Amino acid sequence: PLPQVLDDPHEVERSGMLNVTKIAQGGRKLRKNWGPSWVVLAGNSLVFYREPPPTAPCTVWGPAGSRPESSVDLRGAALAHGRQLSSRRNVLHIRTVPGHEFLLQSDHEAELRAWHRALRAVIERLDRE
Ligand code: I3S
Repeated sequence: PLPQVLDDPHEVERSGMLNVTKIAQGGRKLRKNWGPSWVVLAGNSLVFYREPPPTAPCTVWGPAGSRPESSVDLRGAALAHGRQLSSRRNVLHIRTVPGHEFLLQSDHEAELRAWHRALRAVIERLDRE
């Protein structure tokens, strides 16, 4: 079989460990359940993996051979600071069109800022498509 590299043309815009909780599913509020996740931003998707890839962060789609825990379509998504939604620092809030909402958090301010920029760029690109 072809390596996974060739199966998917989407370049990874950013990947890394973040603390994540889903706070709504289809517009229904959920109880927070913060946990670490390996997050990959690629194409029109934000993909969550339970663990980072076994090798160094790669420039291709996700860790080969591992299944994402979940994935969301960022088309039309809203991105905002999550300040009012958490007592944690450096929090981003994403709401997708179907009403799934996530908080992303890092203890490193620069890291969360970089995620904010990368997510904003992807969402703006999708808005123009
Ligand atoms: O928005 P909330 O309800 O204050 O969020 C906190 C709670 O979900 C809490 O869990 P329980 O109330 O289920 O025990 C979590 O442990 C906290 O982490 C949540 O707040 P932060 O500020 O960490 O997002």
